[in-house]
Amino acid sequence: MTTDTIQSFARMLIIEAGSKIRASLDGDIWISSKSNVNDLVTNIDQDIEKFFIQRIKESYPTHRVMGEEGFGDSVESLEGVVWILDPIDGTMNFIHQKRNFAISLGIYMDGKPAFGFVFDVMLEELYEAEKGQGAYLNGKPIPPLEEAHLSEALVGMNASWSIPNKRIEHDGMIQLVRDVRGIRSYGSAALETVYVATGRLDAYMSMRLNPWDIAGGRIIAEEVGAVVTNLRGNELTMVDKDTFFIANKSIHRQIIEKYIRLK
Ligand code: 2AM
Ligand code: CA
Ligand code: CA
Ligand code: CA
Repeated sequence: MTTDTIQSFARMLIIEAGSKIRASLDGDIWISSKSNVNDLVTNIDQDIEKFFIQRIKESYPTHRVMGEEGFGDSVESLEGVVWILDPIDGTMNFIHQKRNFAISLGIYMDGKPAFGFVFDVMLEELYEAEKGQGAYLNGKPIPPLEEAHLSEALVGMNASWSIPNKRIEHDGMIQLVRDVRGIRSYGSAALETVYVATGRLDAYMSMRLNPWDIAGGRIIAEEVGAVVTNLRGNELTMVDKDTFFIANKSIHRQIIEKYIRLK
């Protein structure tokens, strides 16, 4: 079992899954809700997760899979090889827009990041990295991030965090909205994470993400010098739900210290 085989196997599965998702848009899609009426899931999310799990277990029976839709293993720590998968990140976009969603996959070996993938399914853009080997977009190297300045920064976040809410003091967020060049909300944590890797965004934050939302993208973004933590500036466990903050290295600490006050 060479790591090169795992990487090319994962890449092949993602391309195949992407074709299945695009084909599914011509058929019936069943939508239901999970924790609340806006927390949506479709039969395609579930089928794609099952597709990955079946193929991974056939080829690598000892590997474990942590997937959003719950068909994989219940993973409480990261020993061995763990595939952290979100079959569709941005399900609401998948349903409403039929674009702006991604397959998100991170492969961790004994807790350490090994491979990251984020596939923009409709644009057929595959963001990919092997830890320590640089990041690529459709096979082309993604250059290291250049210095960013807060006053010229584009920051990804949901509007709900700059109005009164139970998780973060919104006056700090209002000041951040005023001080940066612009705010963007794309509705896919995986895509927003790789947008920081390509400089399309300079930072992205969320009050509540699961490991599968960001397991792949953070490996890609860290390869080009982005800094990834939770919103308190601490390292992520990649096992538990947490806040999330990724930014260009030159503004990461500045944003946390000046604007972020979690409740
Ligand atoms: P999903 O589409 O896979 O559910 C949207 O702002 C981003 O947050 C998406 O990456 C989305 O992933 C994720 N997300 C949506 N609902 C969530 C929830 N209830 N808890 C955590 N993350 C969520
Ligand atoms: Ca979901
Ligand atoms: Ca997700
Ligand atoms: Ca999902």
